[in-house]
Amino acid sequence: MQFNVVSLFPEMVGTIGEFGVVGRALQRELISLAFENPRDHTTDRHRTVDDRPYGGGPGMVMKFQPVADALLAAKGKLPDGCPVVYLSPQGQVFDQAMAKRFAALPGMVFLAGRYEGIDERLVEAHVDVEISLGDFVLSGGEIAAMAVIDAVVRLLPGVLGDDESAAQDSFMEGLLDHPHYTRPEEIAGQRVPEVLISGDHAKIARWRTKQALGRSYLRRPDLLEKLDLNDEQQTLLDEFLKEQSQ
Ligand code: 4GN
Repeated sequence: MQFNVVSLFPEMVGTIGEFGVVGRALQRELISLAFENPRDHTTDRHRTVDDRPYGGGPGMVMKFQPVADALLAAKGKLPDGCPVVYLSPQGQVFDQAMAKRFAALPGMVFLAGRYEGIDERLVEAHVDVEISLGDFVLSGGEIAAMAVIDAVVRLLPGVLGDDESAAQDSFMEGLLDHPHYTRPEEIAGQRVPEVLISGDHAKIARWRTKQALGRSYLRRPDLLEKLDLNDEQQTLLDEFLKEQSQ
C-alpha cells in the first residue's frame, strides 16, 4: 500500500517509518511512504504557504495554491482513486472499522494542516474524507496522520507475524482488550490470575473473553451497545458482574 503525506514537516511524519511494525513493513516493501511539501510548490521569493484570514482574527490560514499543487503532485504518484484524507477535529471520528476499509485501498493521500487550518475551498475541491481522532486539538495534522497510517499498516496482510496477529486485538471484535501479564508470577503481593497459569487453553480463552466483555461494560458501555451479544457472551458478562460484586 502506498502512502503520501502532504505536510510542511515531512521529516516528522517520516519517523513512523523508522521504528517497529511500520518500520518493518517499509523495509519489507509492503508499504511505501512519500511526502509532498507545499513549500516546494510556492512561486514567490519568500516561499509563502500561509496568509491572514478573511474576516480577521488571530492566526494564519494555509494558502490554496501551494497546498493544492502539492496535493495534485501527491495524487499523481498514486494509482487512480486513492482518497485524499484531511485530518481535523471537524472530521468524522476515526475507528477500527474505518481502518479496515482503508487497509483495502491501494493507497492514500493524507493532508496535514497547520496554523488555524487550510482554505476551505481546498477541502471542497480536493478532500474526499475529513477525519478526526477525537475531540481534541493538535497543532498540526501530522501526528493524527501518523496515527491513522499506523492503524492501517498493522492490518495489511503479512505485516504482523502470527504471534502478534491483529485478529486478536482490542476492537477487532468491537470490544476492549483483556488484561495481559508476564513473569514474575507475583509482584509486591499481586499475583497473576491463577487461570492464566493453569495451562487450560479453553478456560483461558473463556476468562479473556469475560474480561473483555466486563471491561467494555464498565468503561465503554457505548461499545457494548453497538454489539448484539450471543448467549455465551451474555453468560460471561453476567458472571463477570456477579464476580465483581462479590
Ligand atoms: C486533527 C488535526 C486535531 C485533530 C488537528 C484530531 C490540525 N487537531 N482530533 N490539528 O484528529 C488546524 C489545521 C487544525 C489542521 C488541524
